[in-house]
Formats: sequence, structure tokens, C-alpha cells
Amino acid sequence: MAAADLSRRGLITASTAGGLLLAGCDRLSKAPSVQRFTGSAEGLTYSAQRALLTGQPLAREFDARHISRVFKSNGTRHPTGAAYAAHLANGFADWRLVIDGLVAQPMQLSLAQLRAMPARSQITRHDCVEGWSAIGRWTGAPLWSLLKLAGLAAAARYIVFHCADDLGGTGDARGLYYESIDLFDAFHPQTIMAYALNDAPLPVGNGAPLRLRVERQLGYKHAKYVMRIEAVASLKPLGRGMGGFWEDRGYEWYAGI
Ligand SMILES: Nc1nc2c(c(=O)[nH]1)N[C@H]1C(S)=C(S)[C@@H](COP(=O)(O)O)O[C@H]1N2
Ligand SMILES: [Mo]
Repeated sequence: MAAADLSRRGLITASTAGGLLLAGCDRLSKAPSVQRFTGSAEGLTYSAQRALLTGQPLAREFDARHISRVFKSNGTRHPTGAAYAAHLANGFADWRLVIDGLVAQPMQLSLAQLRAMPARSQITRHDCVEGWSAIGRWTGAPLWSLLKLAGLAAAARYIVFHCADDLGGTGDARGLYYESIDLFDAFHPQTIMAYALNDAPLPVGNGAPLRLRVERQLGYKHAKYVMRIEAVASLKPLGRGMGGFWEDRGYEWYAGI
């Protein structure tokens, strides 16, 4: 990702209320009491969002006539590196989705195996923080069915998605893309691992061969190029500890729409 993109990201983050608060209170935020306050304020937002979702638990689904003519590709449009290039060259025949961490049965699934599982299709609207939306039909295996297959351990609290793309090369952007969600969203019926967009195999620009759809949250939560799904008890040991590539750089972890 270019430095210009990154500074645009920085501006977007700073323009949110949380971003302003953090940017303006750099020294203050080092005080433990302030950290506790910030932490609980975030918790309030989270439970408030959860409370608001009660009674309307599904994201809106649209009719086929609403499907966008072009579904934009954003963020990484083509992962770099020899490993991804090799997978792409042979149609992802040797690619495997790893499911591990706090599960009874760690596994590796081929694209053919994923396609053979019961699928869900949904026409939903994708909203990016950069100010654009697009409607597409996504088809994939429900995440709950994969977690059931692997047998989620009782200690698991979050599901982490490890991606193939490294946004490295420009200082702060160094690192593999990753994301995480809680078990509410992981078991939500509209949370799927999508391998098709508008009834065609997922294009490279949109995350081939597999990407997350977590329809009640903003675009950056929808991890593309997913290589590994990991069940964990805590997000702290990953990346910089905030639960995702953009969260590590100031974005909200729970990005409710
Ligand atoms: N691996 C990975 N996933 C990602 C991104 C990325 O750069 N890398 N960008 C995110 C952002 S900000 C958005 S808006 C969507 C874009 O999805 P699209 O390319 O299908 O439009 O993917 C999200 N998932
Ligand atoms: Mo985005």
C-alpha cells in the first residue's frame, strides 16, 4: 500500500470521535485511570450496539436487481509473493484453509471440500469507511459449520482470520493483514467464508480464493485472502494486540454498521 493511502487512512481515523479523543489526549491517556475510562467507554459502545441489534439481528438482504454493476476492489488488490502467485497459477488446487488453535480437531480443507459443504448465498451491501458501498451476492460455507466441524474448545472466545497479503514496505504499514470477530458474529447465520461473488469464483481483487463476510460490520472486518482460521482465548498476543491490522492502527474492533 502506498504511503498516500496510509495517510488518507490516518486522516479518516483521526476524523472519528474516538480518533480525536486519542489524538488530543496523548499524554493523558498514559494515566491508568484514563485507560480504564477509555476501556469502559468502548465496552459501553459495544454493549449499546449489541442492545440495538436485538430484534433486528440480520443484515438487510437485497434483490438481484440491486447488485452493483462493478464491485470495487479495495485495500490489497493482488497479494504479492511467490506462494500466492503459485496458488493462483494452478487455480488454488493445492491451497488449503487451515483451521486450528482452540479446536478439538485441527484441519486443512481444500477449495473443493469447502464448495462441497452446504452453502449460503446472500445479497448484501458492503460499506467501507472510505465512503463507498457496493451490493453483491456472496456464496460460501457458513463459518459456524466450519467451527462445528473442527469442534470449538470451551476456552475459545474469538475467531481470527490470517490473510495472505503483507501490507509491508512503508513503515507503519508493515505486517500481514488479519482480523478477528467474537463468537456472536462467528455463529451468526450470515457470517460466511465466501468463495464466489455474483455466482462467479471470487476474483483476485475481492479476496480469492476465500474471504470472510461478516455482514453487520464495516468493510475492513471482511478479511480477504484468508489462509488460516484460528480460535483463540485472547487477541493480545496477535499483531499489536488490538485484534486486526487496522485496529492496530486506531480503528474500532467492533465496527458495527
Ligand atoms: N486481506 C485483506 N483483507 C481486506 C483488506 C485488505 O487490504 N487485505 N481491505 C479491507 C477493506 S478496508 C475493505 S473495504 C474490503 C474491500 O473488499 P473488496 O476488495 O472486495 O471491495 O476488504 C477488507 N479486507
Ligand atoms: Mo474499507
